[in-house]
Amino acid sequence: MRINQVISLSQFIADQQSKHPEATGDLSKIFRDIKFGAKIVNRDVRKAGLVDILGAHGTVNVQGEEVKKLDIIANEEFKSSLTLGGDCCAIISEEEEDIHHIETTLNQDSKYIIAMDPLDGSSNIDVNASIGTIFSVYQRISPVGGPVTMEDVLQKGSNQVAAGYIIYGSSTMIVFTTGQGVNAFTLDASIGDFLLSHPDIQIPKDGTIYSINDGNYDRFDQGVKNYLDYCRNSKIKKPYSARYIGSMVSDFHRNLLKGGIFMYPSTSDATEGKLRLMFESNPMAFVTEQAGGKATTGDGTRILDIEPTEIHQRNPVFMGSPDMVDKAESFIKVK
Ligand code: P6P
Repeated sequence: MRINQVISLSQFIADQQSKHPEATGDLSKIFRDIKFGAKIVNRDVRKAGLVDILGAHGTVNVQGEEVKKLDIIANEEFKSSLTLGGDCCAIISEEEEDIHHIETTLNQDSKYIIAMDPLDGSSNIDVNASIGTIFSVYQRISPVGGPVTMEDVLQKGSNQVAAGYIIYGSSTMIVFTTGQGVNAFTLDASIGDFLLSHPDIQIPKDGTIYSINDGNYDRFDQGVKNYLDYCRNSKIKKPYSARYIGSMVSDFHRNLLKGGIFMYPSTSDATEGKLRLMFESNPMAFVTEQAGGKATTGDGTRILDIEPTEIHQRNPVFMGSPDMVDKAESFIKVK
């Protein structure tokens, strides 16, 4: 009988590492650094309404989107934590155009690369709606110690060593996978640590929640419109509910726990969709599949199989309960 039934994130990672005798402990240290960055950003998010870090920073990011100050702070905090931790050799970020090489002495023999969206859903920051951080962990392909190459950072999602997200909502949680299922840890601010709150998450096989920006309806392909018309039909056996916060981490997390489908299809004016493969689609697809769900581009293409060609490339997204993704695809494939 454990004296303390509660398992901290650090203990969980240590337990996972002990199951792999070949493990060097470097990935555990990456999680240490992500956890630290999450606590710092959580502090800043929680006080954002009180300190002048809200509002547009006045610049636009590589996506051409107005950048809120908290985006920049979060990007810098995670970069700092991963650099000081000494186990990350490069970072690609939604907030940076190119590879951020980490060439300090401490990091030069590191083998891990991080892809991150440091603060996703930033349009929700100044209206106090929940937002999140999304991250992926890859092992470099080129020799350790040498310069990190584009081939190192542009890897298929199926190469991810770990992936997950932090949701800054009514509570702050880290949800992640290392390929051994999905577990969620909730921050207990009174002790300053993340505690296992949702072990071995499995997404319901089917569901009645659909998440999409309905304002794009007229710009969707006919197959997507036909699926949405089906979802809106209150006469079907189990009527659906539309739920959309406009923050992927929040919409995704709700559907992961309750069942549902999250969609960001291509439109007539955004033929690749909006969401970024490296920073949003791949990490969330890894979590989805590890929780028993499905993540495709709507035409049967598995997101984790997409061969990246650009750091900021986008792709259509349909992910969530497998029966709902199949249903959506059945409408999309019938033109
Ligand atoms: P729209 C936030 O900007 C984001 O990248 C995701 O978090 C979110 O799901 C999506 O864009 C919302 O986009 O076009 O519906 O506002």
